[in-house]
Amino acid sequence: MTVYALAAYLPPSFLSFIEDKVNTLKTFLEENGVLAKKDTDSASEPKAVTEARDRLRSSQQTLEEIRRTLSDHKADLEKDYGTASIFRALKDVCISKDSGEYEYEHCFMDATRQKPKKGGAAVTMGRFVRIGSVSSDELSETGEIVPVQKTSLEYANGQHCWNGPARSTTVILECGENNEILKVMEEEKCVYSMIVTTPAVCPGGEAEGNVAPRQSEKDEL
Ligand code: MAN
Repeated sequence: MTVYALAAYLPPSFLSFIEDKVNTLKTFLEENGVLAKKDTDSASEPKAVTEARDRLRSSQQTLEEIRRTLSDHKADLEKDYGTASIFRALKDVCISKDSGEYEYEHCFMDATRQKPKKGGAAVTMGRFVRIGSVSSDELSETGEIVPVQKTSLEYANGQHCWNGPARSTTVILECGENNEILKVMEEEKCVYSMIVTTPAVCPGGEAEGNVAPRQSEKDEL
């Protein structure tokens, strides 16, 4: 039996007493954001609901940012920075050199690029793939030709060469006081090599605090 059917049997004074109580309760619930106000704009919703939705949205954004940071850190941990992570300090360090028509750039553990000096878009000459090694013949102090093993940084899958392969670069590292590009060569079309000096490969390496400060840190000195 519904309340309305029951109402027919109740005295009017009792009915208006109940109606009063119901209205008071409704107003209380509306003011506290539990019930939506029917008499105002139908598109509006209780303030508490709007605020809760805003809080949810902002928490979801924060969660997304944290997830992104976490995945960046995971990728960074999986990256090969060499034995004892000697190249970690060189991450984000970029060096460049003017050579012929181009300015060449090497961003350690990231990419190599070729920027036309006359203007125009930079060409990616490879993205970091691995740490490797190359052997080259050098003249020893006693005048003998001896093979010398050098650490290299391999960059591949750069911008495609017209009628040729995707550009790639082998960066050959040599011990030096500064991070510097000494020479850039293009032995075959779109296959480049760079000779780069860095304290990171000097005897003792970075483990002995041998890495040159980054440019920005240098400027602050
Ligand atoms: C550009 C440069 C050169 C390369 C040619 C190939 O001019 O990237 O280094 O040899 O393209 O077409």
